[in-house]
Amino acid sequence: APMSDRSTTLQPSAKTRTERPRLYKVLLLNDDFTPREFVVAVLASEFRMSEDEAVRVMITAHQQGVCVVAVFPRDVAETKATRATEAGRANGFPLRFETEPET
Ligand code: TYC
Repeated sequence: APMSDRSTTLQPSAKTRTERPRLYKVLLLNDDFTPREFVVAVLASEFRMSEDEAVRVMITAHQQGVCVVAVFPRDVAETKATRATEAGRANGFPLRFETEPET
């Protein structure tokens, strides 16, 4: 019989350690059109933030241009950023969320 896959697959050396998957920041970008209350509502609904937390994040993005909303594994970060951006688009607002890998 042919050699099994197992016997042809290189195994990690004894010292190999499993690394944690990289985390990605979800960033909220400021714009001149989206109402403040709408930004707060999206943060609360898509990221399960309290009203007070959401207001702080919205104000930081408003004043600094961008604010980190949260960090997640890549697929979760991308899904949440897409959903939150689409919530703005569905209401005619240019609200944008982006993702960026942590160092
Ligand atoms: N700058 C917007 C306004 O003045 C409010 C806003 C805040 C929009 C934060 C986006 O990420 C944002 N209506």
